[in-house]
Amino acid sequence: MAVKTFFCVDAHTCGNPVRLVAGGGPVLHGNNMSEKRQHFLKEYDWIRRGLMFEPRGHDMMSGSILYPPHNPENDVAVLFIETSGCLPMCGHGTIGTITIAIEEGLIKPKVPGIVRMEAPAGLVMIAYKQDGQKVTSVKLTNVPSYLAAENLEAECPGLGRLTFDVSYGGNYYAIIDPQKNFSGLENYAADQLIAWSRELRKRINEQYTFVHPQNPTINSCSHILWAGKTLSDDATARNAVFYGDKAIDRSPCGTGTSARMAQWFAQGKLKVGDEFIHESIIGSKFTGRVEDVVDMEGHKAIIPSIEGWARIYGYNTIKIDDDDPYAYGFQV
Ligand code: PYC
Repeated sequence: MAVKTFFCVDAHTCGNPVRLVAGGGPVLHGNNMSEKRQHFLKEYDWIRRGLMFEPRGHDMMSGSILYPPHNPENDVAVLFIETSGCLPMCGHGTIGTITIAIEEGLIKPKVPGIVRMEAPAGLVMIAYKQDGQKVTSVKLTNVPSYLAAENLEAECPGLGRLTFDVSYGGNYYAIIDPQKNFSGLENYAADQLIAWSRELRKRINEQYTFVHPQNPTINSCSHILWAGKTLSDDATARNAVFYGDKAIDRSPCGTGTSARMAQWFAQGKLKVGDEFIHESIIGSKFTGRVEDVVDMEGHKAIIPSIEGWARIYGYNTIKIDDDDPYAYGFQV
């Protein structure tokens, strides 16, 4: 019988959970976080399942584990763990992770106020603000984001034929704008969007292939972004982002916002310097901005920034005991 103990700090970013594993994470091998992510998935995925799924987690649970950086110029490296797997990049996860890491003294940035963070998807630069001990905002400058495909079509059981674009912002997103067979996210229950998303994502990945031009381990359309009317006047757009098998992001989704900005930029609706305020299903907001444009293997990509906040709500010492029939979690 083996019992493994994990020391976690629990927080939420604009409503979506972030469980940072501050102690008990495994030693991983690899020259960068992308390689370490592969090692984790091969040998330690039980940790993710045990900490993210019920009974220790829930459908939306999301978290991270800190590692020393591979390049000494950087401050930290991060593995994202989620109900969906280990995402190459997670925006709300970054905002929560950095808030916890700074407030709890888990990292000591070389330059106060700036964190250079290695994610599996690449280097992410972070600027954070503090009021005393409290981190009041985290702004991340994300990996290059680009519009991968336009005007694709797939059949969604229950809705009918949908037209969508696929855009990359650290993960690939199918973006469903209001159209004949979909009148906008505000007109449907979250459970209904989840059921449609699961089937639609399966069909999209059966019909189409998406491979990151520089990292072939990022190779599927993992998320669905449903768009709709904003709740407040100062928001640019609103989304309900589906991830995992049963989750709608409660935050405005950092990689989803990056993907959305890349789509709007490519379609001439945003330019460098423009702000983009994205609203979540619960009305929380991220402020996005198109910081720059770069060439990525022939794709015109934007460098988006995303700013948001997070709050720590607890400390959680979690046991995974082999003797527990639900040691490695379950989903209903
Ligand atoms: O904020 O990038 C994000 C994210 C991905 C999945 C859930 N949140």
